[in-house]
Amino acid sequence: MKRVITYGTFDLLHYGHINLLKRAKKLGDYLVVVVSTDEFNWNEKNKKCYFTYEERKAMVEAIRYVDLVIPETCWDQKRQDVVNYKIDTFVMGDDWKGKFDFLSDLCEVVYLPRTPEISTTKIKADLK
Ligand code: C2G
Repeated sequence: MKRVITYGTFDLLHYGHINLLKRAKKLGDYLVVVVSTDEFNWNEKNKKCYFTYEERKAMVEAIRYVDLVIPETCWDQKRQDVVNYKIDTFVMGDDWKGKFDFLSDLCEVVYLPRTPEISTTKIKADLK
């Protein structure tokens, strides 16, 4: 049973997120998705989410590729998460390329190409 983990905000969920989760799941059998809480987003990422953590969690849980959703409350919980959830593969979009290589003593670290033409920022701008 290969266990995969990935992190994100997943606000205004779109097909770029789904593409990432689909490819992440293909790397194993069980996918843990760590969704940033509202406090973490506001304090650490300066992101004001449109949907609350509970709403974003429910939407991510509804995705067929996702097996478990847990909260992301701080930047440095990743090592503990990898250990606690017995993770084999850590996956992020390549906008994060290199940022999590420090985990490679614990698990495989994989950066997948982002879906280029879509982003929450673009959605908000287009809707304006
Ligand atoms: N993503 C993608 N293609 C897009 C947009 C996003 O592949 N067009 C990927 C990102 O690379 C990331 C995941 O989808 O791997 C979630 O994206 P965000 O919700 O923007 O997550 P982010 O704010 O980068 O938070 O500790 C890590 C952070 O929680 C990551």
